[in-house]
Amino acid sequence: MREPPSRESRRAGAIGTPVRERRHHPDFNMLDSQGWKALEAEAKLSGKGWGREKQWALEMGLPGSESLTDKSIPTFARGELPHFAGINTFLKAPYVENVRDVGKYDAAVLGIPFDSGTTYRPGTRFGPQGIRRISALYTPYNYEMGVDLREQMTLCDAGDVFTIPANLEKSFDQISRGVSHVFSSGALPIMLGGDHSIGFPCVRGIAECTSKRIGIIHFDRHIDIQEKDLDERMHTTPWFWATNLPNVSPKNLVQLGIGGWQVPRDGVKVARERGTNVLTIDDIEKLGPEKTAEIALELAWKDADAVYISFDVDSIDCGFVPGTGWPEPGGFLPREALKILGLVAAEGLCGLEVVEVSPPYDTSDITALFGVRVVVEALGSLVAHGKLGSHKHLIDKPVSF
Ligand SMILES: [Mn+2]
Repeated sequence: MREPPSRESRRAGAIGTPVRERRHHPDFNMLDSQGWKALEAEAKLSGKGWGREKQWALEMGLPGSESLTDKSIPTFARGELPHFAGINTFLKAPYVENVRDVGKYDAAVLGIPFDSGTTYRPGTRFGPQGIRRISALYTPYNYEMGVDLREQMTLCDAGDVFTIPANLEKSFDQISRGVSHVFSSGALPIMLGGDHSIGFPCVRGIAECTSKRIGIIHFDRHIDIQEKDLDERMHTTPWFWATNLPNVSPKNLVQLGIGGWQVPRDGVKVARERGTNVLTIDDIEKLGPEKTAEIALELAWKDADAVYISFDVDSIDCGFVPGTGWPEPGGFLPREALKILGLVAAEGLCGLEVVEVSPPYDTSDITALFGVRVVVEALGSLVAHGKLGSHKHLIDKPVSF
């Protein structure tokens, strides 16, 4: 007589189980799980960078008090620990006071405190500060990816671009100049906005340093491609101007998450005329994150040599990102967007911006925290897939000031 399946499986799990097999349930083999593999992956990471940082902290911050058992703790906080202390650069990365030194690093974060392109709620001029402050919460290590940014790459914080409040055009010139300087140095430029009007000068800064063609993957609820808004080049217009650049084709612009009741028809008309690629949240839900990323990569990279990512935090359902200029329900869930972001970054990037974090409207820093997460997720993916630095071959017209 056949025994009930439940007893069979229980017995199968009990007899002669090797210590490391960890069979808890017939449908879930721990050895094949991401959780278990990530435990194993951590063992492969070096700890040298962390050792160097602790040594440096003692030298810079003086050895700690006699009563402390842990002799690696300095008197003055230097480096990562404690997370609540210290002067906040992004992820406590070294502040490069002399921007001529940015090229010594694999990637450079630069803040773009600017909200003159905002057409409703302002406050993104405080975005870089807000993002840097809450970035103190993060370690440089990611569990699932098995990467440690401190061990596997060098990152610096170049501080903020000097923007000119209430003058879009002068600010755009300053932003392009700053971005082209970083890009020309060989460091990967990572921009902390700022409202979305910075998308145009950021892409222009990169595009002018290369004769190669650039695609753009754009996460947003808004289409952001009308020519003008309120008679100026506001944050609703970056892709009109960016796709006017000779080496940035609208055919390589992939717009993910667009939809809802805040999409200006003027922009829709331009997107249709120029033939950009728009996927709505419904499209993405139907396709799933993997297929979405595959399609986005195919379109953005078609006859292009590099891809730029523009991540507007308002692409996420506004329940998760209250601190933004034009909140809208019905967008991405955070984990969907992070998954797609990681997958598209895995093919390499020539730059990344995260925009529309407005700390005055934020609650418990959660929007700013999501902004941090966008940056580390992209960097982690680049490191994990060996693509950090893949943008350097593009630099055939470096600028020098
Ligand atoms: Mn938006």
